[in-house]
Amino acid sequence: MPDNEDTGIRATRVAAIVGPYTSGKTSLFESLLFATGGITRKGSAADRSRIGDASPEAKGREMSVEAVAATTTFLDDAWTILDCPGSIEFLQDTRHALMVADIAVVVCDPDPARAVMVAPFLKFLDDHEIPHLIFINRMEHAKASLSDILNGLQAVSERPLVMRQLPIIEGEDVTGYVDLIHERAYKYEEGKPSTLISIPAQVADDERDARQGLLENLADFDDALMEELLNDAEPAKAEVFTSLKRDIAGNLVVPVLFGEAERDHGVNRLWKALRHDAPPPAATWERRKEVTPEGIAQVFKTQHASHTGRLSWVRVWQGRLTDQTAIDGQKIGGLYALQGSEVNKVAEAGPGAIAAIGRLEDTRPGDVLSEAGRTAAEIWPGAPQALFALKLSTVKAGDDVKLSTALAKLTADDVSLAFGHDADTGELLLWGMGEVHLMVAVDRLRNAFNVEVKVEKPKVPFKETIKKGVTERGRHKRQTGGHGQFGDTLLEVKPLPRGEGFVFTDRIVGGVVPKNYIPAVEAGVRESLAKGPLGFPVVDVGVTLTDGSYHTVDSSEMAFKTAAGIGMRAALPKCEPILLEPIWEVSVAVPSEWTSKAQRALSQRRAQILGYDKRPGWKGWDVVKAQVPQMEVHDLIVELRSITMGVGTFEWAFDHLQELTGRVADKAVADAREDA
Ligand SMILES: Nc1nc2c(ncn2[C@@H]2O[C@H](COP(=O)(O)OP(=O)(O)OP(=O)(O)O)[C@@H](O)[C@H]2O)c(=O)[nH]1
Ligand SMILES: [Mg+2]
Repeated sequence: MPDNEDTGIRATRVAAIVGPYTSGKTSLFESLLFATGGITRKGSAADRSRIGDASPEAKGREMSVEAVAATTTFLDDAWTILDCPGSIEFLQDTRHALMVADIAVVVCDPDPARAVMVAPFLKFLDDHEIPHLIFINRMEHAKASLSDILNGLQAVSERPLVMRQLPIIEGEDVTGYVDLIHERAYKYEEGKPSTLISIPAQVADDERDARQGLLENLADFDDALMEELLNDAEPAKAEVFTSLKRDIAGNLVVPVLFGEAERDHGVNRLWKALRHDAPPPAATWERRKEVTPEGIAQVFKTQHASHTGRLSWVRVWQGRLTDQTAIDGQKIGGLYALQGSEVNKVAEAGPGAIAAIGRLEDTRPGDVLSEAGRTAAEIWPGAPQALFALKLSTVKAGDDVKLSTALAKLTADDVSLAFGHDADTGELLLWGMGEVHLMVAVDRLRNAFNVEVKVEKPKVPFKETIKKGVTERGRHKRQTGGHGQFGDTLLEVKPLPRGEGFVFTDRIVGGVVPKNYIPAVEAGVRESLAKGPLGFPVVDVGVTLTDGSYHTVDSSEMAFKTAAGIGMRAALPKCEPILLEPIWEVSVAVPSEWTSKAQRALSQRRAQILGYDKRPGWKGWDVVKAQVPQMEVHDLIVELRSITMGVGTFEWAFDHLQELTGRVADKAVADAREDA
């Protein structure tokens, strides 16, 4: 991709703002746009006027629920900034936005105790080798020193963090900063750019130490710089900048800046860091080349907007898109620039640009578009396992088809959402990453698709089985005048080991039940097992047809089916029926400081803890393995997140069915009766 350094064509640069929820990303987004005149007035979270969280779903919750893009110009570069949601529940959009960004700005709080919240973001950036820097927001409210904050963050970062600035603190307030490469001090000014001041005496020593630390970190990856440091030579500024830039591009170091988005402190410094240190789009394209075949643009988000229809958000990797471009032989249905919630028609989108293409059906995040067609990218982050489900039903009769059409569109736009009918309970379930995630989806069904739905807790797919066997006769006889009905079966019903399901055996000798009626007997038995005496499907039962009799005229398949059903309905209540509940094997991942809390939470959910271990690839995290009743997993994620500042998570798989007695079982049976 051409960029300003080699061809004079300026490629649009892209930065994604990510980080934990409420760390101030949208505030920083507004502040960055405001600083460059990209917006003329900063909205505030309080009056809900921000371009960042303009959708009705975001406004109502005062949180970001999807990625938002806006373009501005800083000096001679066009920049698109992607403001990403921080909540772990909306991470899918964030992940996809990061895949097309030249650099990520990780916004976090100045609190070492909250550093752990940054871990999932840094891990993703490190795993995908995405260059990034950290912006510590709300610096004025820091309760800890910058070095303590940095140590906290370093504990959750694989890459070395390098301090880029030092705060100047007067009384309780941070009044400015010292730039550790330029060795210049600046004083923050309200509503104006910071002014240059001389380095205050009280920070001079710290400044020298911090600068030395920065240089040593860079020298670890730069032999020439190391040589100079060993010889006590003062490295040239240009050399330090080159070294830093190269290390950021290679994702070898992570520079740390700070400020306060609310008062625009540190925002110009951040702009300069982006301008000088962020890799050019051509480097991003190089980095992504091994995973993206030749193509013009790559899709990273799809969206349904009521006035434009389906939009595919893309980054143009090479060449340019025009509204006349054909993809896969089809002329595209309009090209748009994105500015917050505004979608504006444009004639073309040049190299590096983020744009939205109208009416391309079936695009998926990661798809690389070319005139010849589209290809899926291999390493694109796929859908995570859903962790929370709700039952959906329509409020208005006759809305069912509308609902499934809307759900199909919604789940195509957000791959971390899924829907389908539960195989056991038949309920329509919506699956996602958490309660807020699903409630936002429900809001979208109403706002964008005009379907009103009701949500409920899903039913647990209980089953039942029997504890002992019995032999029962099932006889059906109706022989009053005309053609009668006659079937007679002797059924031996017995429990089978767990997991065996249902086995039917025919042990008829001498044709006392004619061969052609035997399948009907089996069908009658099966039908009776669909709902046992407790109200649930009966499993792990063996039924043997041992004897019976027939009538040459009155017997029929129907009569034998009915007879077997009568026999089974009489037999099952005598077999000590018992409830079975599904047990899932769950692997809970949490930072190790909360491992014992997580274990306690699991125990309170009737879990059997199998043990715990280090979480592979995650410094300072554990995985607790446990077998947990499915019923107790329903809102497990809600509790885990509340214990772990939002970062705890789990994986699950159905494991087995287990007998359930006592109060919980009695309630399940009573509930089933009520529903029947
Ligand atoms: N005092 C102070 N408050 C801030 C600062 N930055 C953001 N806030 C406030 O913190 C709250 C959350 O800010 P947002 O910018 O919405 O946070 P966010 O990171 O975008 O949150 P999500 O997108 O929901 O993850 C808002 O009420 C902001 O006004 C800051 O620098 N100082
Ligand atoms: Mg936000």
